[in-house]
Amino acid sequence: MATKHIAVVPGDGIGKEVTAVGKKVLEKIAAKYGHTFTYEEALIGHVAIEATGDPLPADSLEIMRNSDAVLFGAVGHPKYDNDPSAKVRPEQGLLKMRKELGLYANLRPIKLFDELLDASSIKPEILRGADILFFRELTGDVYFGKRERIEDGEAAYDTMIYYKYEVERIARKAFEAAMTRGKKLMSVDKANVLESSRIWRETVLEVAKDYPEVELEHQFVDAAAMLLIKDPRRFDVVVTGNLFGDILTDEASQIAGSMGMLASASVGDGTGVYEPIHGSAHDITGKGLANPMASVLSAALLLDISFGMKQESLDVINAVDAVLKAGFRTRDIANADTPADKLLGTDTIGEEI
Ligand code: GGG
Repeated sequence: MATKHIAVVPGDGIGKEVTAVGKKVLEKIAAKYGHTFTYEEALIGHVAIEATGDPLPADSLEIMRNSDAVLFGAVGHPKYDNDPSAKVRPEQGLLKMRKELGLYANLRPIKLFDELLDASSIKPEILRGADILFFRELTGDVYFGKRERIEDGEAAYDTMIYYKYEVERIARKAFEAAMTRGKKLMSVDKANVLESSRIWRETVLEVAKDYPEVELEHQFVDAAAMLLIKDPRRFDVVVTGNLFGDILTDEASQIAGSMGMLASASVGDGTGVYEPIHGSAHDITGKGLANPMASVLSAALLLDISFGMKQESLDVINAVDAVLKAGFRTRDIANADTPADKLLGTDTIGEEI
């Protein structure tokens, strides 16, 4: 029996609805196993800007730092879509949180539940058995390089920069994971064009010397994007930079059937942050349509990685599996054959789980 303190940071849009379900699942687990989980809410993103003018207020960061783990939702707001020059943006809160907590490794498991083979637009015979673990580097790359408007606002640049130590630490995490899985690692870069990718590849090759049992493959990001759809079973553990990882994992969500199924864990030096890979989805906010499974599966990662509660984590994954096996679906993973009484909303499928 353990006592743990969890920061709950729903953020914007559907973040609030799905995180409430993730939290309920944690409460259920605590009750089942006799753990004591305490919770403290914090603001981030657009809601934080509205309340304080700051996308990541200092007291939110303090709450996260003083917690054993963070259950996070999403950030974003459509008002910024038509105001690309806005100086203060919700996403700045997300990036600052990652940097301040030293969360350099973003684990994104692409797990396909058998029951969702037909939810993807990829053919089942190509998909069956696909199981990928992405390591997206999270505190470097073009997201954190120098950026500027120049020439009287007529041009702009973003700097894609990687330091060797940044590549080394994420590569090591990916090699370690490969050792516990199929001993296969794919490193994705654009080393035929980009200097930052050449330092990436050079460093991955150096780290590889410490893991002679792992079969290392390099792919250019364009080829990797194609192979993900053509032959997803060829992938096992993948390590890549911040931008490439952001794009490739959204693409890979189609292997799992929906963005609403993909969980993530951000780990590194400080408190681990667990969040769905999806954004705030304002088009469905407040309608009770969002799929909470990515948040629930993020809670499973939290239990496993931050609390070392393997069985509790497995219970959560099995609960999601059982609900899918029973035929329950949210709109994003339903099809024409889903009976009306099995088509559930955010809270009702949460209750089933
Ligand atoms: N839960 C993920 C989320 O809020 N995504 C919105 C976003 O701005 N993502 C950019 C990123 O993950 O780097």
